[in-house]
Amino acid sequence: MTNMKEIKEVPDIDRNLWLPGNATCAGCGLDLSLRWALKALGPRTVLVTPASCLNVVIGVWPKAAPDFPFINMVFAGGAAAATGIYHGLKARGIEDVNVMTYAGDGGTTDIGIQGLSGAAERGTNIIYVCYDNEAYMNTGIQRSSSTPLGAITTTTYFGKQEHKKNLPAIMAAHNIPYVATASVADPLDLYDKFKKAKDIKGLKYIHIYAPCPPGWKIDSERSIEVAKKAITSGMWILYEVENGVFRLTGKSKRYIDPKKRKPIKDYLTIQGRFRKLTDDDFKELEKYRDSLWRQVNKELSFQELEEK
Ligand SMILES: Cc1ncc(C[n+]2csc(CCOP(=O)(O)OP(=O)(O)O)c2C)c(N)n1
Ligand code: SF4
Ligand SMILES: [Mg+2]
Repeated sequence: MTNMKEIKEVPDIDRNLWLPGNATCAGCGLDLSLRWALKALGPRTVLVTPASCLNVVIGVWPKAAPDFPFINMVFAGGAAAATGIYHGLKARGIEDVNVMTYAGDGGTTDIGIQGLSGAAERGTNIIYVCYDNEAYMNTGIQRSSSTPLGAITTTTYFGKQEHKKNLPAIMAAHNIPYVATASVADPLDLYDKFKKAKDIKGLKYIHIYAPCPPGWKIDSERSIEVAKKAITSGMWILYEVENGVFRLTGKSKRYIDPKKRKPIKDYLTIQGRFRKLTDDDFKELEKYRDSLWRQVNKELSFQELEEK
């Protein structure tokens, strides 16, 4: 597979699939990520959406936002519904359709994890995407297990006390053929990952960093700036694990060098949700960032050993 080098090389086909004028807020990371995913997947796609902002934004036929088959699903049923659709199509001899669940972090890291784990264990041939806006946004910003330490939500009024759950690592532990992280700040990397996932058999898991201006208390025009700072500070790491082989990808490659990483304060202080962070919280989040990179280094050195 050749990786896309420039945005202008990418086909514009999402315009006819995910229609303009939908109800996402300005600067919504979910909206941007889905557009880029559809550019890669094309029209032979079925979308499964558990309860979430996306579920609502999709709207009601005949004014629905997608102009391709979709189904709104119960909160816990994202992976199970995709499994059923995949097998239903297969029984009819249709195997060239991408069956994709697009779920929020609440619908994945908390409520959908059992069905997702089951589908992964069975090796079901679907793409499961978690768009991670780090809280239950559609119901008014409640904390999820993907909310980072220190973030204010309506249920963590003084800032969340626990760290974010690392779901991509949990999915990699399922030994599925493809796990990737992505971000709206690196759309070509995101596009390439969906292109790759489309051609792999089995369960593909893609976890996307997707800013939410109202939930993160940022101006809508700063959505991509925040996403870029997540990468430059090393707080969000782009990688893929393909058949057990770990690779850093896209804009994260240069931040393997700790000296190149920007201070995490650059990333955190521009978001209102982190306004109550204490000096101890900053130190704790820095330790957390460093622990993520230690894990990356461990993965890379295992691989070096295996290649010898
Ligand atoms: C079983 C159940 N509990 C609660 C809800 C209410 N609900 C609908 S969407 C939502 C938040 C979803 O959060 P997330 O999955 O992170 O997606 P986001 O809204 O952030 O896009 C909740 C709590 C529901 N629909 N079903
Ligand atoms: S609340 Fe957040 S995730 Fe939901 S549509 Fe608005 S920006 Fe997107
Ligand atoms: Mg969410």
